[in-house]
Amino acid sequence: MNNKFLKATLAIVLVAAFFSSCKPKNSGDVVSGDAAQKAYVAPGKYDEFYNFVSGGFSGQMSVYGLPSGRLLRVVPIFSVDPQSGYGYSEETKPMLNTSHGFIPWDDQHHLELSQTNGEVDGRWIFANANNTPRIARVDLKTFKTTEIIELPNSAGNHSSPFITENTEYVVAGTRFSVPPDNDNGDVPINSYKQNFKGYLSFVKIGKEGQMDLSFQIEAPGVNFDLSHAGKGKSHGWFFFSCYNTEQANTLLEVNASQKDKDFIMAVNWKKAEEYIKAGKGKKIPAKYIHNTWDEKTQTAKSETKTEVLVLSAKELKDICYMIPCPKSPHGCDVDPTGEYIVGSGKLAALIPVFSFDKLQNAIKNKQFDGEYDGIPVIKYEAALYGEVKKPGLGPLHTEFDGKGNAYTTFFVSSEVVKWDIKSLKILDRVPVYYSPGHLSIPGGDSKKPFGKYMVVYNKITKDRYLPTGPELAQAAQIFDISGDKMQLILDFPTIGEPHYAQSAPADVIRNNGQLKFYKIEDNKHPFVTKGEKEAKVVRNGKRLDVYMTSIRSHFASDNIEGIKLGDEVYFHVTNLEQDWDVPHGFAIKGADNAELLIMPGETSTYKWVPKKVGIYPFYCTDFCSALHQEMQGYLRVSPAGSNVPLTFSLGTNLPATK
Ligand code: CUK
Ligand code: CUA
Repeated sequence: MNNKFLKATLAIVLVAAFFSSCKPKNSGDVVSGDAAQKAYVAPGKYDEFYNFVSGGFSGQMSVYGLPSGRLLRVVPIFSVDPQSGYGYSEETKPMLNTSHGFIPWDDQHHLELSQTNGEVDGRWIFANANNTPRIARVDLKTFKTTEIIELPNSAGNHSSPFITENTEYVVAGTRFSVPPDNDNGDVPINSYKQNFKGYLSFVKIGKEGQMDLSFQIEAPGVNFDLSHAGKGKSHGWFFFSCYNTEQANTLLEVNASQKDKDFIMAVNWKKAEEYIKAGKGKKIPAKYIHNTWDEKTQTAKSETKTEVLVLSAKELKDICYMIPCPKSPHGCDVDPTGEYIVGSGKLAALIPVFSFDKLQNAIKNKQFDGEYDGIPVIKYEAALYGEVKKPGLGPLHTEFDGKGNAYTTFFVSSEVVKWDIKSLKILDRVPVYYSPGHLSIPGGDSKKPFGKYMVVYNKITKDRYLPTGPELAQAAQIFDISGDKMQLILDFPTIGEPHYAQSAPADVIRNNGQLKFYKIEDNKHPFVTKGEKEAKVVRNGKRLDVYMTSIRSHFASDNIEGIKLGDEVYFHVTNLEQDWDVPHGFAIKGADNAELLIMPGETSTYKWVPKKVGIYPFYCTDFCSALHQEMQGYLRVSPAGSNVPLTFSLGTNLPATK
């Protein structure tokens, strides 16, 4: 039997184990003694932490309280959301524009809170879109998605949106290598090695959080999987795990599992910045869309960008280095000191821990093992601090508690293993239910973790909850990690499929100037209606603009006649309330739209093209007062040639017309 066949067979067996990972022993365990007490947050009391959880294929982000596991909110980011009207209102539609047009969905894997001096600062949270490559920024004063930037030359934006310690950059590495957008992409797929490239995007973050695609690095065509920035001593560096260094383009489960080691690519982004300043970047044409939300006009706009600055990793020999890492690495995590870089090979039986100091020495002393597609390869031992031996099966992700301990999830053996970073000794292991992906400790990838809780996000729940048909929920499990042993204190199902999560102390978010309502006097929306007296309907050819207000508990106007078939009607509804937590909703019978949910002081626009003659009721969808059920109105739609005059009113009956 040849070696290649053996390897392929082994890979298949391992991969099969990966996907049929079994129930851990003692899975019947009941939580111990004081667990319930530790997760108990009394009614009316606040949680200690906000927990922001990626929604995976839901495209959204969910927000929970820790340690109660209470769901506080689902924030729409990359998928339309009928509940809030996100992606349905005229104002929010541009947020989902891309160079492929309007995209109503994405797959959201990773979240990163903004940082100052390596600590979470509560200003923004960034999110990646995996399918149609984008990065979003959610403003944590409003919990609203306020910016989305598309990434050219990329496909499968997976190693994203990891962040530098002062929020200088958010990065994105392409999972699928592809021919650059501006090249002729009409090439044979098996020309992967010649024509496919891996692009890393560096998105610069401005003072107000604005994103700007500063530059890209063109790297070899492999699959970039995950990344983390250096911090402290390693600030200025980024580390990307990559697999498929075999550069296979078919049956990757076998063909991308051939080599014993793939790589972690270390990127000196400070050096890259210098090269950009020195004019070494090449401008190449690339079309991508940048969408921004304007708080003043409460409207999003889309801007088309047409070029990007690119540095070549091949030509500039001192910005990228490959560190060999066994085997098909997934997670790539940097400890709070910035010295240790942990690679988690999905198919490896150990966890390699690399030393930043050793890496620097290796570079200085040119301890290289040749090149990979023009990139220097560091000798494995030269960068290696040590290996955690026999940790478990299928390591995926590692977080840190700030007390010298690391916690790694094992997909195949369904457990979390706690180990000592310095001694590489295993300290504790607990089963989880079942097959964990990411785990998250508040601040666990920053310089200052709050090592009290750890949440593990599981892919499979099997018999954990009441069955709900063929599809079962994913799950989060909360552990108390304040003692020597990890203690399970709570588990609960999640929204979509959770991947990575981030947490911040409640006060960091709560006291960041949370907005309670929009001041009506600051509303600069072009179709705002600042008082009921200004409510009106304006006809311009076939376009009708309805300037409408809502306040407990009526709309102005609530009767409109003179709408004709063939008209396009825009309802610009301004919520006149100036109080916390009094949104009004808006919906029309038969409209091919979602509702609007309009916050106090906000104006939102609902587009309606009536298709049949008749009377159409509209109403408020959000229970806003004892007379919410009275909050309604009627629209009269007449035939195209009708001469019913355009009239609108509130509190008086319209004059009778035929
Ligand atoms: S990935 Cu999901 S378990 Cu997309 Cu960060 Cu590892
Ligand atoms: Cu307004 Cu219900």
